[in-house]
Amino acid sequence: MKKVITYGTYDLFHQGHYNLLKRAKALGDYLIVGITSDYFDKSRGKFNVHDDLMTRVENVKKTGFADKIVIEEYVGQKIDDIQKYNVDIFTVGSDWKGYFDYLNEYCKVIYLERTEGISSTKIRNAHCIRLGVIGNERILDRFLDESKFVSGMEIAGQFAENDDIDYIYKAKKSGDLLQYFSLENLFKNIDAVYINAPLSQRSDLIEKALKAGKHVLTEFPFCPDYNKAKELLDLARENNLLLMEGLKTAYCPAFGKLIALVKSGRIGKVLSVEANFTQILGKELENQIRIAGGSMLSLGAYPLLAIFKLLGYDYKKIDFISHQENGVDTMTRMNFVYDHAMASALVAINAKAEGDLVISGTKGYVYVPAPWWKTEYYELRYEDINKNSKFFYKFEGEGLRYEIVEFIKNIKEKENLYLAEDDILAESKVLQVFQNKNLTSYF
Ligand code: C2G
Repeated sequence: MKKVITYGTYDLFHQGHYNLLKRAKALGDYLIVGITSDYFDKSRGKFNVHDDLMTRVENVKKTGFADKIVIEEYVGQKIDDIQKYNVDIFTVGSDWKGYFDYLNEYCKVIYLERTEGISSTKIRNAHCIRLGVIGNERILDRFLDESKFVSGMEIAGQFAENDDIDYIYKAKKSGDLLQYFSLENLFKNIDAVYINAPLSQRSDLIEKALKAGKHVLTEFPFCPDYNKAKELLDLARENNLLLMEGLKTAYCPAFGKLIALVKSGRIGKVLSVEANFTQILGKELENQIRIAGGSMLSLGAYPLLAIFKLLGYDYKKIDFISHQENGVDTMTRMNFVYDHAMASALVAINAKAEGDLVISGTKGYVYVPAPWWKTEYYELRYEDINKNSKFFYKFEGEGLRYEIVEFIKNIKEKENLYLAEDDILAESKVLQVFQNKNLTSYF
């Protein structure tokens, strides 16, 4: 019996997939189809797959060509599968020509002709979301780079208010974007907006976009005024629009897994969370202050995400210690007291400290080394070091692609956002309390 194996994602199952499977089956007597797991796809840079694994498996089953289906979960699995199942032929479409020649050592490799004119990416792009950009801050350069990895959307144009700020601080790559000279005209030509304007203008722009019927992805922090934040979230919900805060950590593959691991009790009851995010911005300092303000407004959202996800919103007390320069907090420590736990975070925009995350529990602790907000590695550590374990994930590029994928996916098919309304409101509340404290320097 001649055994054939082939692999794929089979997202939005189409004629190209069908033809390939049919041809693969015709190469032998028994066809094994490897279907990529969601995590494996993400780790190989394919992270806006539309259909979940079960749907993709069902679609392959329905063709009737597969005698066996396996899930592909790691690099190198092809070799293991070929040996395990005693495979004679490995085959895949001609778009991979040459790439899998190394498998010739284990079985025959055949590249089958690919069906022209159709692909999952093309189908995703057929219902393309037209995204407009409001603002022209430097983060836009990264956003544009990262958006190239996301299918199902296109950047349709930009509106940026001309202000007096020195142009060296502005995004450089917006040159190719179609420029609109009024918000109204931009709104006429798009489905959704990405707002990267300074914080002082953000809530006003969010409101205008929502009132124009546009979905909104906004830079963080969302809004440091609790009532206003609530009003905007209500407005979005009432109009069935998506309003999402672009905090990349919340949407990267490893962070949610880390939280779930802790919640499953592996370190016992969580007693303490310590999270730091510090930067020395140097020449960029003035600009960052112009865009967002001091350390709390610029960076506080990151540790707040970790603290709220791990300990919830029901803290009993919060206080802050701040170092101020010219009326701006350049370094701030925030302390939370919960009924049975505590949390502490250090943020800075003009000083450096270890940027790690430590979650301590009654059985052990989790150590996430710096930069924990680009989560890709963490360790479970115990009194008995033999029980320690290490977890590795992949964090692609600057990570903005994760939030963009989530935004586009959720416009098309509403799911629960990981950074939910409650998280955003809890964040707004803390930022508001901080601002109202009128802190004076301790130094
Ligand atoms: N395919 C095709 N014609 C198309 C599109 C896809 O013949 N128009 C083939 C691909 O060459 C592949 C299979 O259909 O053999 C599945 O394609 P994808 O779902 O895009 O999977 P892919 O990313 O190519 O994964 O480990 C993963 C595999 O190496 C291939």
